[in-house]
Amino acid sequence: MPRGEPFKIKMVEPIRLIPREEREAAIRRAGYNIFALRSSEVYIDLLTDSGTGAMSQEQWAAMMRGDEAYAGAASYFRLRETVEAITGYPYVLPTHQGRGAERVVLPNLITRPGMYVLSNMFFDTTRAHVQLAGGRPVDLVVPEAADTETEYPFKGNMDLNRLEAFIQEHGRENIACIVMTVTNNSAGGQPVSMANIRATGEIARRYGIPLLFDAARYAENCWFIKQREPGYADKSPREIAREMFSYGDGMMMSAKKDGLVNIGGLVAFRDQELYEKVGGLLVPYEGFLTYGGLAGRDMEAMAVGLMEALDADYLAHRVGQVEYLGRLLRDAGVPIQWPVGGHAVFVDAKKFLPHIPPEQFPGHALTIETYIEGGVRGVEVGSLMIGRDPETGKQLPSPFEFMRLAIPRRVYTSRHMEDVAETLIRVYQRREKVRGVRFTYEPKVLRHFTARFEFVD
Ligand code: P61
Repeated sequence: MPRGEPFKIKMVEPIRLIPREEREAAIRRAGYNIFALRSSEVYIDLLTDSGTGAMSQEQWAAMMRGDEAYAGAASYFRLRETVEAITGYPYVLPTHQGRGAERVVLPNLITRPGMYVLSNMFFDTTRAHVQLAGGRPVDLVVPEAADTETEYPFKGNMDLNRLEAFIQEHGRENIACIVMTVTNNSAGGQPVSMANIRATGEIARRYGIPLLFDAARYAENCWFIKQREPGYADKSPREIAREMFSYGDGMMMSAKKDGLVNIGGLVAFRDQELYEKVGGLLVPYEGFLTYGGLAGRDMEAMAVGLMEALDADYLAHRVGQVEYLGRLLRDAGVPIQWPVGGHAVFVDAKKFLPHIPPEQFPGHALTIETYIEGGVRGVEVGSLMIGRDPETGKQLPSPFEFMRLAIPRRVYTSRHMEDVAETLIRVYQRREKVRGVRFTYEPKVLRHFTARFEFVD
């Protein structure tokens, strides 16, 4: 049995499962693209865990303290103290969200076109900002990540041999920085071990390459270290976080995940030099150094949320709830990425729908059926999202065909998770009848957001 929610509910937002005929009409009208649905047409919305969490009474109370001064707001200093206490990095800049952080940091490190940026695995906006700054993103995740069935505790890890070989082959001077994404979203919300972070830090230092964290889900990563890595069971998530950040030079963060806020992002560095360079882009693109595109009240909510996300009871429930959904599905034979990641269950659509080839987007076909079956909205992470090679126009091969069910923080109860599992199990029972899809409209960039589809007969 899962633990009960470590909160009670003070404010409610009604949700409703509209009848099946209305769901069928809604998804048809949406061109079979779940991004074109209205949220009122969705019963349980697992499109993302980003910015969709519920704030606590302490966060709402803190918002009343928001100092809206243009420069030097007290709210900024409260945020800065919190971030320094967690990371040990004293140079802190707020941004409007994660991609705002990427936009102001990466061009300062990619100083020549063609420089490489190495990562365990980039999230899509980070990859895009590397490319927009003229850099070349390289994913170096361990091979275990691609096998959804192996019981490997840290599938998000950097492949250290490939990392070092790449640096030696291409030369230290051609590498702008290393980005460690914790948890590794694209590989299924999979954690990175402390040993792997420490070793990556040593390689980075040996070659004089900056190591930055993409820290969107760092608190969930700390929880996995506590649970799975020898020597960490008795340490608090906060102590683990402090050690983790000690191996790097800075971080970029979408606070919409483990900051427990609906909007906001962060940049933090150990050294003044990078902070000053990044500040030079922050002012024109995001806002002055002490607000970076946020209201004072947003920074207050973030300062409280960052600490709440490190609370052991919160994390036990949070990661436990995602695992609970994963176990319900796995026990019913539904193929999923195993072990379950920190923020989402990734359903293996390649195995679920073996009769649908990648060019007919099995992950997307499954997402459509899951919506029709139970009003549950997931999202495809696979061939559709990865898209085409911008130079050749050819479909890029995707290592996975997933439907991601991302769980918002503190929003749904475990009973909702049972509803989600029951829905998906019903689709599994009629899986041979699920059809693939093809485009009726395919936009040139970021096609998954606005494409339209029809079923292949
Ligand atoms: C998500 F379909 N993630 O997983 P921002 N780093 C990491 C992220 O996971 C991340 C960002 C940076 C989202 C939202 C999302 O095409 C999409 O605050 C590890 O969203 O700018 C975001 O942070 C960027 C979903 C973003 C998408 C872009 O659902």
